[in-house]
Amino acid sequence: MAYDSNNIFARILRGEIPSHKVCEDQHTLAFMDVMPQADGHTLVIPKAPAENILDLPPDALAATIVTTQRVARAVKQAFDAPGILIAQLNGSAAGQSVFHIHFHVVPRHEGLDLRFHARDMADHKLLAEHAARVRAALD
Ligand code: DGP
Repeated sequence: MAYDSNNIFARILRGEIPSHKVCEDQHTLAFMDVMPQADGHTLVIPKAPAENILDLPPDALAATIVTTQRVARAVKQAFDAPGILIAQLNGSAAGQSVFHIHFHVVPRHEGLDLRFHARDMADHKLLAEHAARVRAALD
């Protein structure tokens, strides 16, 4: 399938729709997931247009995983999380619903189940507060 440049994350990258940003550099952007599976659920994307990990050039993939590690450290600290889940889905058969490659960074706590994937919208004020917490914890 060809990359659809009107997918929601491409539109976020172009600033056409808002997001609660955590960090941005030349190659990557991180922002809060609007349907978080846990408080602090953050997404990391490359700026390069690629649908999934199979299509992303190695340099862009390297930049994205480095940002993912940086964000994961910040999310862990900001949400006092003993565990961090990092997930990356490729193709609708794998559960991918937005076709611009992204890494999910999700804080995990013992005994706290994940909420459903891509289902319930979070309150925007809360997402803004969570983004600020993660930003404050970035190195
Ligand atoms: P996946 O199913 O792996 O493609 O995950 C897509 C994620 O994107 C899912 O957790 C929900 C989230 N999401 C969907 N639409 C938006 C949006 O408009 N803004 C943000 N920030 N996240 C979105």
